[in-house]
Amino acid sequence: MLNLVLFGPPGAGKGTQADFLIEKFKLIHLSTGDLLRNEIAAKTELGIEAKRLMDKGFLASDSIVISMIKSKLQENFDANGFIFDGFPRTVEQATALDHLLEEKGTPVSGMLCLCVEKEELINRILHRGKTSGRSDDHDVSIIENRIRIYNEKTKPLTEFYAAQNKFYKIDGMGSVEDIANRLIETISSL
Ligand code: B4P
Repeated sequence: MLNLVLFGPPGAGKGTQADFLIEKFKLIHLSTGDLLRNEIAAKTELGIEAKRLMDKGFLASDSIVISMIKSKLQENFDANGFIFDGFPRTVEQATALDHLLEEKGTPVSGMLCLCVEKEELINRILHRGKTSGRSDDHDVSIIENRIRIYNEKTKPLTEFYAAQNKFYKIDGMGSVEDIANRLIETISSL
């Protein structure tokens, strides 16, 4: 099985690139951002709680996100593999993912980290905000908070995966197609 963690700051292009990779490698796409937005749209208790945090640029709670991923892994027991997009975002989530995959007898194959300059991240998210309807895509101070939280809580995961020899840095600047080709080259060598 091929289990990829697609990693990077907000707006790095994780969701954009996941669309290419699921097609190319026939993987199941698990985006915790999308799963949370589905809960928000359905106005579930979990969604209402997550919206309160996401609107300000904070992370949803580990327990909510981990239980969502757990049930998706159970639903897709016969998959070729998974792309984890936007998950894990904390050391707690990464540890939980290792345990969940251990139970399935299939580890994380690699963590692909998209590197993009801060100014470009903000421009991409503001641009998306014109059409996304996402309340966390409009305000520069909220976007900067998301980047700050990424640097504090999520970026340390690069060390977590480097310690397992699973960390791959990918240049996330340039055209969507060029970035997809860089990712495909790295994944093909795993
Ligand atoms: P996500 O949904 O994961 O959103 P993201 O980080 O903004 O997006 P991504 O990197 O996928 O960017 P995209 O491809 O869309 O998270 C949203 C929120 O949900 C988080 O802030 C958090 O609150 C919560 N959450 C999610 N997962 C969580 C977890 N595990 N734990 C706790 N909380 C969690 O690209 C952005 C834009 O750039 C798009 O408009 C795209 O078209 C454009 N773009 C992409 N590539 C480009 C390129 N090469 N050139 C120009 N533009 C490009």
